[in-house]
Amino acid sequence: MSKLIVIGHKNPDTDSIVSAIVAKDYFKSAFDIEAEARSAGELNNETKFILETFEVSAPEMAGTLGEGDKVALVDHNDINQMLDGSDYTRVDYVLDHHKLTLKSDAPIFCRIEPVGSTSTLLAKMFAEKNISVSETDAKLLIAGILSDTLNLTSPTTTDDDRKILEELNKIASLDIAKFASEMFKAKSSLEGISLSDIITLDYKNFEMGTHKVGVGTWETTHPESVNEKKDEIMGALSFKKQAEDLEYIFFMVADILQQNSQLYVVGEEEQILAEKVFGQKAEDKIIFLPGVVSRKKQVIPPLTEELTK
Ligand SMILES: [Mn+2]
Repeated sequence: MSKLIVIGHKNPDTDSIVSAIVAKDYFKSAFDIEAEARSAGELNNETKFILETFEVSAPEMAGTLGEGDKVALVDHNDINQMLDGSDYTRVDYVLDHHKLTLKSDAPIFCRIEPVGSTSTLLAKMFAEKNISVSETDAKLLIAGILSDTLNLTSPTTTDDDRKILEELNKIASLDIAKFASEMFKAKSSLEGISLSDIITLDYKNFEMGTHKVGVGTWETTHPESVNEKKDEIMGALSFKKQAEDLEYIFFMVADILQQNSQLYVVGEEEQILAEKVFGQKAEDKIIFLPGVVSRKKQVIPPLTEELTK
């Protein structure tokens, strides 16, 4: 029997994992569709912490899809972020909060809203169908919202996120401040994290006009622990830039407590571009970006604007 495989993006973050798990329950209750959550890569330390805390097992790794398997994409719709080897021909559903880049040959069920997380969108979908959310799913969705919006502080945060978080916590009864800080502590942990993990765990390639640009992010409460490895990280970035034939590669270390970022500029091209776009001078190959924590809202749009001029 073919199944509906619910899957988030490569280099999965918390939102993409928890929304796959919860969407599977949504498909069952709303449409009586048997679905299975899968993961498109290794889980990060934050997601591991969350699943352990709520005693939820991690989705199986995606592997290869079966002959007739259909796919529901959560938390992405860009082919660059899809599981390697998959394409749009199998996609029947998209639930997302990123800009639309999807192309489909046939009509599909597609819902994209400018909210802070896919978890927020899913909670809205349960509410619209008057389906109650289980306590475990409520906890998972809360984790997805807190992770993507950095506990409602990121500029990507919307009123829907605030409202939905409050509604979900009537079911989950979590101490939100305490839980968020535990999550962020787990996220900042470099335990078991290799150098290549640091640059690839939250990394995406973007097409900006005719330019191919890679941007990695590391969200942390302790930027110093990452900066200590700056030289090695720069080396690994240069290597990745060549290996993936990128024109530019950037890496941002986002301090989620102080709400700022350090943007690593590997080469001269990156430095010239970033100094122009962000209006700040690089010092020792790092550009300090006060108030910047969101790649999606504060880094990608100005870079894209400049590169598509
Ligand atoms: Mn997300």
